[in-house]
Amino acid sequence: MPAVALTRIDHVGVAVHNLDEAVERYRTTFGLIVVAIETNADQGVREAMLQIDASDAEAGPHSYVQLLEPLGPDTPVGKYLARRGEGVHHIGYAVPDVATAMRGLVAQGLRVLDERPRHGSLGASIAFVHPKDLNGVLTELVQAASG
Ligand code: MC0
Repeated sequence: MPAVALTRIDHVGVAVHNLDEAVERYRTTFGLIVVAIETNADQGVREAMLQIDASDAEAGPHSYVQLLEPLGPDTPVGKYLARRGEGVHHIGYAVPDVATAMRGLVAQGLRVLDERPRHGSLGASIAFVHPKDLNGVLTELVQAASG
């Protein structure tokens, strides 16, 4: 039995300087559906969720490209952009229950960065795992909103 069962890739988070320009680029290049553009002050970002697989818009669950523009330089994405420039910021994996997944990873000695689940895109409950504990990849656990 694994410590945590991941069910799919929910989204790939991409750090960008200009959200509106990036949304247009991804939307027109790949035909992605812009499902939401939200500000998450808690996380220090303005972000867009672009749904992959526009050919079957009704079927789910979906995967997304998540474009992230920082609200300021002293935010996780602002610091990332200053240090590394634009690029893949994190990968979000779907889990059935984020609190259970967090406990499973803590029991394995991984650093879960949130003490309790936080509010994420599209009403999801999320928690981050330190990139140094997963081979340099900032990893997000995502429990999608029900219903
Ligand atoms: C920093 N590091 C990363 C990284 N960010 N490595 C891989 N991917 C990233 N995204 C590395 C740095 O290169 C550095 O390594 C070390 O971590 C410390 O970096 P730092 O710049 O000093 O940053 P810290 O330590 O202040 O914070 C890094 C940490 C933080 C990952 C703990 O960014 C964090 O808590 N992130 C979780 C929240 C978050 O990212 N929110 C924004 C997305 P070296 O080797 O140089 O020492 S919100 C979101 O996505 C929501 C809306 C959603 O999905 O629903």
